Amino acid sequence: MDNGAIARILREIADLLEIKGENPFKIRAYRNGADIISNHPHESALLDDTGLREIPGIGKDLAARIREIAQTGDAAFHRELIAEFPPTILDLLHLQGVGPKTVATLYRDLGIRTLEDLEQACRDGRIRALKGMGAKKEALILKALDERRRFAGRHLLSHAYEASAALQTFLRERAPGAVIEAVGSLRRGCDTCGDLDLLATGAPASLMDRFVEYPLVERVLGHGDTKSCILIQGGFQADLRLVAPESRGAAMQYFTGSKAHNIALRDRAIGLGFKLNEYGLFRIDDDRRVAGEREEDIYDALGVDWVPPELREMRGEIEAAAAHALPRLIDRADLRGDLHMHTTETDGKDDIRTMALAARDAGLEYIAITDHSQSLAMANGLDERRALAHAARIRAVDAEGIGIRLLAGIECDIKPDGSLDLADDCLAALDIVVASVHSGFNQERQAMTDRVLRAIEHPHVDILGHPTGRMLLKRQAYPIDVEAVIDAARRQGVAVEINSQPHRLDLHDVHARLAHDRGASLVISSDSHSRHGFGYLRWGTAVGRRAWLQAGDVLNTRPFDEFRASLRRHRRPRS
Ligand code: DGT
Ligand code: CA
Ligand code: CA
Ligand code: ZN
Repeated sequence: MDNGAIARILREIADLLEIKGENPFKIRAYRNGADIISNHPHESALLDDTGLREIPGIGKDLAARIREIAQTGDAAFHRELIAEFPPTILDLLHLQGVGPKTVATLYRDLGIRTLEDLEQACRDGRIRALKGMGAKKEALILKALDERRRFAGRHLLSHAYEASAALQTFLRERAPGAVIEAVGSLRRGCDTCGDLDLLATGAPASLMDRFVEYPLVERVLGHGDTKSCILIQGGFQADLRLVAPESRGAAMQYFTGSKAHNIALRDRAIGLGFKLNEYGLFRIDDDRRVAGEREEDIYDALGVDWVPPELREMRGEIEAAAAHALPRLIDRADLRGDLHMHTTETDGKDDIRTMALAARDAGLEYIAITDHSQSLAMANGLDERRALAHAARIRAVDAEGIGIRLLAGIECDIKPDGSLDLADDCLAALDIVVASVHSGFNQERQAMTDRVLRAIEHPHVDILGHPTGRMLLKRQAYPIDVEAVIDAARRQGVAVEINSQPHRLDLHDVHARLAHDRGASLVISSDSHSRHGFGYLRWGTAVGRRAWLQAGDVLNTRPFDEFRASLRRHRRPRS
C-alpha cells in the first residue's frame, strides 16, 4: 500500500470519530498522522515499528495502526467504525457547511445515509423540522448539494496530473519503445480536468490489454483496438488512444483541444483549401498529406506560429499566432521569489529556517514569511506583539546568510468592514504585507467590493492575497467586482496574487489576464503550509501561462533588490 492509501484510511477514521463525537485530541492525532504519512518521502509500508516511530508526530498507537493497514490493507478499528456508520455518510461530511455534528444528527434522527436521502429529506421538510436546524440550514444544504452535483466528475489539476503521471509510468514500462503523452485539458493546464486523455504513439496493439489491467482500474468502460477507456480509483476516467507515428502531431493537436480552438483552426484550414482532422492535414483537391507527424508543422502549414497548449482556448490566440505576436510565456524557472507562506508560528508545519532551506532547494532566491494575523484564531494568528517578535526571528535567519533572502511579512486578514487586522505601526514595521479575506463570505457584492477596495487603499498593503476566495470544486468565488478591484490595485500599486494552491488557483486565469491588460502588477505565490508546498508554484505558473503572462509581467521573477524596490511601500502611489 502506498502512503496515499494509508493516509486515506487514517483520514476516514478521523472523520468517523468526529461524527461519533469522540475526543478532539484523538481526532487530531489521526488527521495529523494522515498528513505526515502522505507527505513522507519514503514508503511507510516498508518501515517497521521503530522506523515508523522515528517519524516526528507518529506515536505508538498510530504506528501500530499504520503497520496493520500496511500489512492487511485495513485496520480493524476502521472496520468497526464503518460497521457503526454506513461509509456513504462521509459524502455528507464533505458537503460545504455540513459538519460532523449535523451529520450525526441527520443519521441518528432521520436515518439519512446518502446524499439522495438528504435531498429527499430537504424536499419533504424534515430537515427544517429538526431541532436546531430550520429553513436556513435547509437552504444551505440544498445549495451545497447543488454545487456538488455541478462539480461532480471533475478533478483538481494537481490530482489529475498525479493520476495521469502514474498511469503514464505504468504504460511506459509496458511499451518502452512507445511515446506516451497526456493531452486534453490537463495539457492545457486547466484548473480542473474532467478526465485523463492519453496518446500512445508507436505502441503494440497489446498495450490496450495492459491498459485495462492497470492495478487501479475499478471498471473497464471500453476496450478497443485503438481506443480504450477505464475508470480508476479516485473517480478518474482515463482514455487511451493508439496513434500511428505519421499522425502523432495531428492527434496531439486534435485531442489537446480545446474544442473551440480546434473548430477555429479547422475553419482556417478549410479556408486555405485543407482538411484537418486527428490523422493529419490534407489538401482538399488531391487528399495529399501536408502535415501530421509534428504539431508545429500543422500550425506552420496554416500560416500561424505554434500555439502553446495553455493558450488554446479561443481567446485570440489564432489571430495572435497569425500575426507572430504570441507572448513568450512565463516558466516556473523564471520565478525567483515566493511571497506567501506559513510556518509553525501559525498553521504551517515547518519552522522559518526549514521553509527557507526548502525554498532555496526549490531554486528560489528570496521568500516572504507571511503567517496569519490574530482574527484567524483557529490558525493561532498573530497579534502585533507576536508579529513583531516573529519578524525579528525571520530577520535573524536572513542575517545568517543561508543562501536565500527572507522578508518578514504577514498575511493580514481583511475584516468584514475592510479594515486590517493589525495596527498601522505594526504593518509599517514589517517588510511586506499580504492582505486577504478569510471569513464573512456572505456579504453582498457591493459590500464585499467596498471591503476589498478599502483594504487596497490602506497604505501598508503590498499584495492582495487569493483575491476572490474561490475553492475549486467546493465553493465559488464570493460575489465581488473583480474589475473594480483590479483597477484599484493598479492605481494604488498593490500587486494581485495568483495563489498556487491547487484548490484555489485564485486569481482565475481570465481575471489574471484582465489584471495584466489593465496594467496591474501580478505575483505568483505558493501559500505553502509546509516545506513540501513549493512544488505548487508550477500550478500557479500554469495559471500565469493561461493568462498570457510573460516573465516580465510577474514581480517575483525580478532579482531581490529590484523586487523589493517595486513593492508598494517603496513606491509613490500612481494617480
Ligand atoms: P475535460 O475533459 O472536460 O476537462 O476537457 P477536455 O478539453 O479534455 O475535453 P475531452 O476530454 O472531452 O476531449 C479532449 C479533446 O478532444 C478536446 O479538448 C478537443 C477534442 N474534441 C473532443 N470532442 C470534439 C469535437 O466534437 N470536435 C472537435 N473539434 N474536437 C473535439
Ligand atoms: Ca479530458
Ligand atoms: Ca476525454
Ligand atoms: Zn490566506
